[in-house]
Amino acid sequence: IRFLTAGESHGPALTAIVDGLPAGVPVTGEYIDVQLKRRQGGYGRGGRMKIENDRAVLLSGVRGGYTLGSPVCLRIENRDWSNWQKIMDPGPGAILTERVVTRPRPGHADLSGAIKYGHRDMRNVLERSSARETAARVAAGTLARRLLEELGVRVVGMVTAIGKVASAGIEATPEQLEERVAASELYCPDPLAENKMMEAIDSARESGDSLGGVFEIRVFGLPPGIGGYVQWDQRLDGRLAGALMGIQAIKGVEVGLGFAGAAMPGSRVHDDIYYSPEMGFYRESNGAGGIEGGMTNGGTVVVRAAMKPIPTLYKPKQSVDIATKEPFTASVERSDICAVPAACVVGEAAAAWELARAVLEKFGGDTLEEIKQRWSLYLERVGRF
Ligand code: EPS
Repeated sequence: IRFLTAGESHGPALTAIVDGLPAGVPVTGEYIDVQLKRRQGGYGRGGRMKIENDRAVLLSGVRGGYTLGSPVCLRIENRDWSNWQKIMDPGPGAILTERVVTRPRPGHADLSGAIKYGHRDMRNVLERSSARETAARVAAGTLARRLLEELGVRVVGMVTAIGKVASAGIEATPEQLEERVAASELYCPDPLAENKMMEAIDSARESGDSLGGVFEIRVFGLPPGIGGYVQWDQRLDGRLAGALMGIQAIKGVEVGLGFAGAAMPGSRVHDDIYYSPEMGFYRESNGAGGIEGGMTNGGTVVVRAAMKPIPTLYKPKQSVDIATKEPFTASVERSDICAVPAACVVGEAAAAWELARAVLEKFGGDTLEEIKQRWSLYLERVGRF
């Protein structure tokens, strides 16, 4: 499966084409909209999300609520387009002399993107580099999530740190986690930490600053053997890391114990193997984050991603005007104070996408029914091992 997205942040719409989904996957626009709404939410979001009301309009590849096997095309309208129509007009009548951006924001794509494409107006860069694009990515990833759900695989994301405030480690079933995340404005299942995180966001807002953080994705219900150890590009940990690093503002990814494991002796890092006739092979710890040798090991897959603070600051950093080469403070664009909860929803979609890709490589077929048959045959074989 593959997908591409298109669309400028203040253009008419975002679109995605998702190709290679099997036939027979139950899908509705409403199902996708639930995730789009979650992506728009989270404490710390800015003014743009008050304008938008993201909805996925399915244009192809789905009929009567089921995928057909043909490419799925979907569109998410930008409501803000009505305020930008003259400036962002694709036609020759566009006003190119207003809202020109010449003072690059440190940490954003502005300067390198302008140099790369030869743009003197960095609006031509920021319109596409903006994390607005992730709405289309969430829509595409949600199709993959729907497919995984049919196989009993659940993807749950949660915010585990905002700035210096970190949540306590949480052991819970997927249902409990989903419930606690849904009840939190920050998608953080630890209410004590959540309060402190909100305070941190409030004080960043007051001082014209922004905050990053960490989110964690847990994937339940994968059998051992998804991904592979035979070639580097089959390794699931590498693929998940790539998918998560591909999200705007993500600067680091870890699997299981991750960086903490590097400071611990092997005797404390690796998960002892046990066997019982009822449970088959099992572990009592999960330092590996559910991945050994680039493959799932049957445990919960646990990956975390670190998001840098948003580079658009209301108290802007030092920059240089690319027209005059004079020192100036960077442009101030409307922005979020903290978008880690939104990034967490994008992370769920990105992880779901990469996992569905790996699952289809192993069990792939043209119909969901075929895939389910292969999946259950394999589960039987795993059970007998
Ligand atoms: C975003 C929409 C954008 C930003 C944000 C993400 O809208 P606007 O630029 O019109 O305010 O709010 O993007 C950034 C913070 C960024 O640095 O690119 C969205 O839909 O998530």
